Amino acid sequence: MKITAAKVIVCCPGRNFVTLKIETDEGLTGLGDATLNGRELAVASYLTDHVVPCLIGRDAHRIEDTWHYLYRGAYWRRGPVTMSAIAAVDTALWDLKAKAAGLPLYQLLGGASRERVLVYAHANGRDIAQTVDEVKRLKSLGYRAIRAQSGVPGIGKVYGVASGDKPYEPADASLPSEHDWDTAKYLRHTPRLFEALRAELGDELHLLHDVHHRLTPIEAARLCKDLEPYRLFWMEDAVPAEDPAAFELIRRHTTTPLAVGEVFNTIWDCKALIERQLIDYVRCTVVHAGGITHLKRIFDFAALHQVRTGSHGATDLSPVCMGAALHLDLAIPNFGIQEHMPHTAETDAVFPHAYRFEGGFMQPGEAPGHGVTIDEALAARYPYRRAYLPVNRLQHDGSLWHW
Ligand code: KDG
Ligand code: MG
Repeated sequence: MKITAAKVIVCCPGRNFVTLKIETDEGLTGLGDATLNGRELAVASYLTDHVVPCLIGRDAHRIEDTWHYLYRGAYWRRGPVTMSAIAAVDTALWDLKAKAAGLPLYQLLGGASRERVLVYAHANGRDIAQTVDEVKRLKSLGYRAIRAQSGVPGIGKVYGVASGDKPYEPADASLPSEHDWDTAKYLRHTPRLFEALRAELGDELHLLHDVHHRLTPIEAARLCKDLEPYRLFWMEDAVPAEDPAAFELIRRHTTTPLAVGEVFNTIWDCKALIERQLIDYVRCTVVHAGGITHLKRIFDFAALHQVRTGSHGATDLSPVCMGAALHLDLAIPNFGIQEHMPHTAETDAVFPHAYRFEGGFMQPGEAPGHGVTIDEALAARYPYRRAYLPVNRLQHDGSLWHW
């Protein structure tokens, strides 16, 4: 099966997505997600200008070889742009291989290790009461695991909290919007949120929280200790992700499970964290960590060290990524949980898909391949719109902080 053409489709059905479509001489096509929130066109150009010319004429079945051809062949390894581009090619090739076999992708990854994929939802509110109500609403939809984020008194805009009635979407402006931050206010408020949640919802529900990289190691240790009575499923991105020593410090002080990895691109970003058992969940995704081939390598390595998976699944990862992720989730032995932030109706219409939500779990579906397609005519009606993630500044002196 020879690759005859490949093209990059950029569309914005409510938010931007970059999709790679590979065509073959057997008439089959494969899709890969290449979306990198706020830097979409860099990946689109990397693919169109530098990768697509190398793909034409290659054997579409040689997935591993193509991965190394693009990774080693570039000489300049790693980084989110390179790895998202490689991921798109890799995902499209797995889609093709599974379609050629007439099988859903999970069958090629070893078959199902479980019957369904546990997912967690996002609850947020401007204050504790509103967040508690939202958690109750999501629980009534069947979710067994819910991430809770709340507005903090005295802070203008907090990560994960929607303004107005619209679902939360961080890439909210055509130039980066400015948020403000005060760690002390956040550290006082967050234990109250989880105290209220446990009081109202009891012990059964899995509760998660995302700090979004904003604390120092000792602040994170304090928060994790303060939250121990509420038995979190995980504390995510407690500190900036790039420093394994920070996680060592947190670990010394607390038994709250730790999750990190949505900003990682390769196994090298998380190797030390995993082999030293400094985290409990690794959150790398298909799109930003080099595709199915590389993500499976990371997950298999994690399995050796009792680290489970919890792949990133925010709305800035397209349905193509979600479809591929669910097949991997179903197949791997050390799956933990999958993030699920539903896409808008416009996005779902552009990307018809076989996966579905069923009472707190998801199923990738039985369609050959990863089960996600693209309606190109509809996609063309939603041209790219520049959109940035916010930046964050400390309230007391305006210095730039982690967003
Ligand atoms: O583009 C950035 C988002 O993907 C990120 O802010 C979402 O932290 C996130 C999460 O856990 O979903
Ligand atoms: Mg996160």
